[in-house]
Amino acid sequence: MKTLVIVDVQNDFLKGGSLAVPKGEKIIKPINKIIKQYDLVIATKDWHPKNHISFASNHTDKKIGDIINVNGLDQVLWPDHCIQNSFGSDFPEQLDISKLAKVVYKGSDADIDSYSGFYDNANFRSTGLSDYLKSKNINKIDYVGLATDYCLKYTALDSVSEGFKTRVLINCIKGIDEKDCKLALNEMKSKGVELI
Ligand code: VGL
Ligand code: ZN
Repeated sequence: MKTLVIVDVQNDFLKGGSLAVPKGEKIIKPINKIIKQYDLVIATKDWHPKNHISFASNHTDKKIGDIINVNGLDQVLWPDHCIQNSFGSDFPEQLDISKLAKVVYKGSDADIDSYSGFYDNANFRSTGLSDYLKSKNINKIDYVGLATDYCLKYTALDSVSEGFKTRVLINCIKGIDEKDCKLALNEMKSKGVELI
């Protein structure tokens, strides 16, 4: 079954959103176009409670972009984004969601961030995505979405670790920082992700 996972294509990561990825909106049309080639389409949603640890607003004397240490892990502080059941966490109106079989929610625990669609950043709590795919005997997955240097990267790397043949469609991804995106693409490639 030809399977596509769309990572975090949500209003807050698009133009006008609180954590807009530069040119993020440019991937919507190409994604809508390729969706038709897939038998199974899944989307992840960044899905934070208001008191989420990754929001700079929840820390005194900290600002957006600062890095704090949470239980030994570096945590970048972000603007408030993708708050559960808010417009910012919705899919953009232009995205074709008619074929979505499942939405996977991540980042819903207040005290830990989750860049990957498979596991939280401590690799502790699973989202259920891996079991879901394995229960359908899927072994090969394509990925598109946002952001190349964060959630898309960590999702693709976990996909490889979970044993899936993993491809990223590079004309359907955008990232936050140009240099970090280059590093992310190199890291994905070196760890077994096929970039097409
Ligand atoms: C993301 C930063 C914070 C992403 C999510 O989807 O790449 N980035 N939360
Ligand atoms: Zn987030």
